[in-house]
Amino acid sequence: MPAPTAAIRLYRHVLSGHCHRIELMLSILGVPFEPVDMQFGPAGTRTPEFLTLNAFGQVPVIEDGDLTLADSNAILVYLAQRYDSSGTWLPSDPVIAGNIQRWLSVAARQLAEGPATARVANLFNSAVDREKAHGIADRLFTITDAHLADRPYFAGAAPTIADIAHYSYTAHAPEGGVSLEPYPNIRAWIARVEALPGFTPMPRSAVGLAA
Ligand SMILES: N[C@@H](CCC(=O)N[C@@H](CS)C(=O)NCC(=O)O)C(=O)O
Repeated sequence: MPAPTAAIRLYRHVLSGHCHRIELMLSILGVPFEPVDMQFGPAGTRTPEFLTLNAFGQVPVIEDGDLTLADSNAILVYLAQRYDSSGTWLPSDPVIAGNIQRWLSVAARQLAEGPATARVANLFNSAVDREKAHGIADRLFTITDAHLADRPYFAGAAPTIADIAHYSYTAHAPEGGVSLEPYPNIRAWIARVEALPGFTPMPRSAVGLAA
């Protein structure tokens, strides 16, 4: 497997599912990284220094040699193409690649606006429209559960970066008060992802589990 010449630097927040995506991919690929724990806001992600790394002021960001790259899905694409010598996490097959991109787009919109937003509301006591977030989450998980009824992973027979992109906020949806109880296919998929060699968990928060 190709390896970076020095450990990849990962700017992250430990409770961020977007950042956990990257940790999970790095761990599965066996690529070493050095975490840089950030605070949100003026003392962290909005400092002039950090804004030179990501003008949007968000984590995750990686530095790999001369490369600085923000956005979790972009980073997953990069890591798979650079460090996955098996070629299975982002295959070049057009049908599989198209399906992966479809679910990356869902992760960037419905997963972020639904389960992730409901979780942020509970963990950080943010002023968000919880009812709207729960509505998006319920619709997303209904569609996802049906999708996973006849395939083990999002893009078919094998795990890909689409599964990595969906795992963190899906598995941790109960922290936002979104129950996974009605979705047996999603729960079976979570168990499959958690059994993958190199799997590493995201810290769980009790906040919201009883919501
Ligand atoms: N599209 C971005 C979204 C990243 C994102 O929402 N990061 C949040 C943490 S989960 C963040 O840094 N928020 C701080 C802020 O927006 O000020 C990605 O996929 O990486």
